Amino acid sequence: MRLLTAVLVGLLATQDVLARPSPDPKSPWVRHKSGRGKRHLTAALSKSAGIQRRDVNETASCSEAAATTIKAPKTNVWGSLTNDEAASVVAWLFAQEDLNLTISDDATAWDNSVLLVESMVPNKTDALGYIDGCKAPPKKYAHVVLNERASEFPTYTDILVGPLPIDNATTSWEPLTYPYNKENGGGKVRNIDADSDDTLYTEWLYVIGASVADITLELWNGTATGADNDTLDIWGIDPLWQDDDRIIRWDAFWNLPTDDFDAETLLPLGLYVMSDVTGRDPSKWSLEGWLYNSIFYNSTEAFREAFSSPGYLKNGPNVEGDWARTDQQGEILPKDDSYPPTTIAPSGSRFSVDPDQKYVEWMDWSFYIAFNRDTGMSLFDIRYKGKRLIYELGLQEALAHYAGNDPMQSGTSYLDTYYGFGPYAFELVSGYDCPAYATYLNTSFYVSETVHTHIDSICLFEFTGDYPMQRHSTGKYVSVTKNTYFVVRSVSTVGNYDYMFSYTFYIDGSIAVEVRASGYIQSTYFAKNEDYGFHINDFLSGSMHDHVLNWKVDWDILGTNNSVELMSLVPAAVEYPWSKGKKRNTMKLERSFVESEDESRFDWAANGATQVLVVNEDEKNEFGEMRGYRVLPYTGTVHLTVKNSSNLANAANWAGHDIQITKQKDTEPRAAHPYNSQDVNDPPVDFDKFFDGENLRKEDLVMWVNLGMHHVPHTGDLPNTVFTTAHTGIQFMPNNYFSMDQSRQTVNMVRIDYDNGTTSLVDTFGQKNSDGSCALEFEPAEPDLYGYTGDVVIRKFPYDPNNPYYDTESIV
Ligand SMILES: [Cu+2]
Repeated sequence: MRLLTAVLVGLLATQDVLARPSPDPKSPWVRHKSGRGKRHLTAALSKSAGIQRRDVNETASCSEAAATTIKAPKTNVWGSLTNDEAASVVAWLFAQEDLNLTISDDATAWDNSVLLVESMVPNKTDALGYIDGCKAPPKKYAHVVLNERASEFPTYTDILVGPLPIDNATTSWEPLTYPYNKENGGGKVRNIDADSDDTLYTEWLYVIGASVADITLELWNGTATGADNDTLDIWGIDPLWQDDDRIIRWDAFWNLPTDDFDAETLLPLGLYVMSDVTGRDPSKWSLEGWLYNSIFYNSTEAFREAFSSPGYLKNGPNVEGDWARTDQQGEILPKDDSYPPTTIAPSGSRFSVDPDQKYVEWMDWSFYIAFNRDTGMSLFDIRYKGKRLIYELGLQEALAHYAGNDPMQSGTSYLDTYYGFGPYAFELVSGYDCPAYATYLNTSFYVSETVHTHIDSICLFEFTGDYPMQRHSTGKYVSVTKNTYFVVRSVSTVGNYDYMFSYTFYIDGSIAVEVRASGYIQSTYFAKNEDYGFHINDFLSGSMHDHVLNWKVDWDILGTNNSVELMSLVPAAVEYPWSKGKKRNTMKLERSFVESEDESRFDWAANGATQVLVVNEDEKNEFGEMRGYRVLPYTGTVHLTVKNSSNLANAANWAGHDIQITKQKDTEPRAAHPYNSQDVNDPPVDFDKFFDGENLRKEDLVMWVNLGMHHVPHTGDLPNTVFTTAHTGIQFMPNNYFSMDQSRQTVNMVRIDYDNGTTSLVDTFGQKNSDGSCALEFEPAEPDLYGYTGDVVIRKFPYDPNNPYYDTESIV
């Protein structure tokens, strides 16, 4: 153990910009020499974490009007550790001799190091007394993950350190076990990647690459040997195969891009090698075989012999070209070099933020933002008109399950929280990722005894949709309401893929959760993959895969005693007192409750026939209906196609259904664990174990919903998948929760009365009366509403073209 407290604290303060999260990103860019992808976090990082680049409440230009600063009503108990807290925890950890820790920069594959220090999310039962009552905030603890590699049997180890602030008399550590359900796990899960940083490459994969250099030179004029002039790369499946107590890898050969574009996942070469890498001694690892053109060879010698035989089929390489580059190409579109329409916030921002507590208020909405390494941004205590609807709303895990004729694609089922959404929630691009007038928040994550800050990585903004919230016309008047909504957004680029997460709040009381995906697909070699994808480039197949992303929605509808009602539209043949003895073929409603966890895992019904309603049975509205919220698929909700995945075993049992409901338990805070991939048969969190028959009527309920996409990449995914259609979402809407639509409260509506070609009234209900709009020329952005006339009629018989008149006829 090397104990250097002062150095640690210093590292935390200076924020080493070259340190990187661990585990490594799945995209291999980190390993390559150019430094490309090692995001140069700029000198801005040397400022203290949490600094606001755009000070809230500054006197801003119209395009940069930040939110009003407010003070949150309560401390954000889900918030991050302060820099001082994190530093004190790290220093304390290094003082615990029993942990035998080595500073990350000095740690070898046979040392113990600290992977993560972040705040422990408090138990809901502890937090409610504070946020809803007058109890003190729950005691603060740090969640620490140790990478314990000083052993033949390395583990990732979750521990709890606290209470904070650190006090040598009272602070202690203990294994973190209660949120996990692995039998006798003790907070530990084996680490089957312990040697993947160095040994795997220097003593195994590059040695294998060198052993077939003659073949790779002949096929692709390149080598993968670890040399600086390599033009090939080797990497493979995730998770590793874990059957029969063996750890098996399949690795594929890839061409490297020839420039800075991150195109490597588009450059597979169709050669695969299988290894048994059980244990930590590379001398005991074994090469199990090769696959080329769907022919398996059980040794390098057998492969070389076949390769050297006359007439052996040798396919061509995938090589980077403009098809894999994202810069503008092709003829410029008509008038595309002039300005497209843009949006502005002429009165500045109309919302308020406590940037320290990450607390937000907009219109009748309020919530707190939390951020962690595994899942990035999540929202807590979401209230509408002062009443909490949702205690916690956040991503749990994202799965990308591939399939293919080859073992690389067949063996790939990324569980992305292993890499983490937090460390890759990069700075957003103003005017592109979010409107130019958005307000930004920073996020921080721990890595190698430092805290890194992604500047401007969460954006908050209002936007007025291109369709109104409401409208109605008659021949006498028209009424229309603007659809101005509020968005919280972050983007995480986990390796090759970019996930854009948007939470949208509307003035009718509804919420949308959306994910869009872009970035580079992981593709595969085209040979014999017809049943698994389209042939999309020279030797390229767009490898089919399912994206399934799980969200936790911890409902609190007018308290914590909630139920889920299912209301189905069913065809019916009904004889009525008035139907003269005949049955009428019609439809009706059937209602039932989800009674227990024995019946609480299901999919969206065909034809959208079943409404899923979260209700409070004891809180009825004035008409006797249960007040509640409806959960409805917005676009593209899916679950995993694969049944009993050979790759995943029990590691992603949350992915099999669209909707799953459990009773809220402090011992079941999250559907997954970042290291479920390390022991897929007996993972730290097996979601199936949540379902143990608990009653779900009038209980504190958690709904686990899956969003996703069945993605069969086509030529339009080159060079990058596009956000337009790689889009999935879910909505929550008030269902008998209020007596009427709440959007009537906005003044951003108009009623225009007109008759006979004359507009007699344009009522804008007092909108735009407040001061504070910045100097801006509204013409022609602001239309003249007195120009609204209704239909023009020209009499055709007798024909009278010179006397048009105004007459608008409606059904009522
Ligand atoms: Cu995809």
